[in-house]
Amino acid sequence: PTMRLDVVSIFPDYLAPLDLSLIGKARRDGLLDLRVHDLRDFAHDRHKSVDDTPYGGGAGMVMKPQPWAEALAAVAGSGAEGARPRLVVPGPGGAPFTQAMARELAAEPWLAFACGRYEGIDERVYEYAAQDLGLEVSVVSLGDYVLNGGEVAVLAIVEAVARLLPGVIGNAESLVEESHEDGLLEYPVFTKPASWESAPGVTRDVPTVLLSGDHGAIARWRHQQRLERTAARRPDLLHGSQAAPGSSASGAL
Ligand code: 6GU
Repeated sequence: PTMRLDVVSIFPDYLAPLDLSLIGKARRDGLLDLRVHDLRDFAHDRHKSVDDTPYGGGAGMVMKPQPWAEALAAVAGSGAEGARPRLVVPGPGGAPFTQAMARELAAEPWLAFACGRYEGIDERVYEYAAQDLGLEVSVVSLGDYVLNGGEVAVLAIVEAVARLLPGVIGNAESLVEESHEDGLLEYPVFTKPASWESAPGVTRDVPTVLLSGDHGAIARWRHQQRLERTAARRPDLLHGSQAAPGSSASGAL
């Protein structure tokens, strides 16, 4: 089953990393059908303008509705008869993008991404996409900071989604023992050598329990590390409203 992804941007070159590594391999293997589109191809004035000044005043520029409407209509109408993509619009004003949302998006057959720049896209484009094109529109944010545009967010979202698709990651077990899959951060990991000389006369040792062969003791140590690490770095996951009911985050307390 191939997942289709369309990305519309004024900087299509920003999406070049999607040719690389696991995502590039997934595309070559036919697991992902990823198409990048240049928004300027849908701007028809002499200067191919995609932005203008905001009504009501204020800083910066706003993306014009017409190029976006044409681009989204072209993408939405390019699939099988009756098929429609789910439209994902990255922006700092969106709902938080989480591992749960990555799982939800990974279950869709077709996603389209609209990368805004400047102060954002004319609000009527969202209405048009929903009402005239029949798209489910989801505005999503990576976190509480501001990026210049949606392109880097799309790189992150596509990577988070694509790695959940069957066949993209060789070892599917590595997907279950991960941060954010059960509400706790991951335990620290170590590899050889057991004693590492990081500077002359300075050795740093792997915790002895990990060399003990006592699988029960190792599991308890790792769980304790996860709790301590989550409390130190992400206390919101332990008592925030984000913890899923019945997750081991709440169950462990
Ligand atoms: Cl998804 N887009 C933009 N432009 N800025 C962001 C973001 C997304 N998430 C956090 N900041």
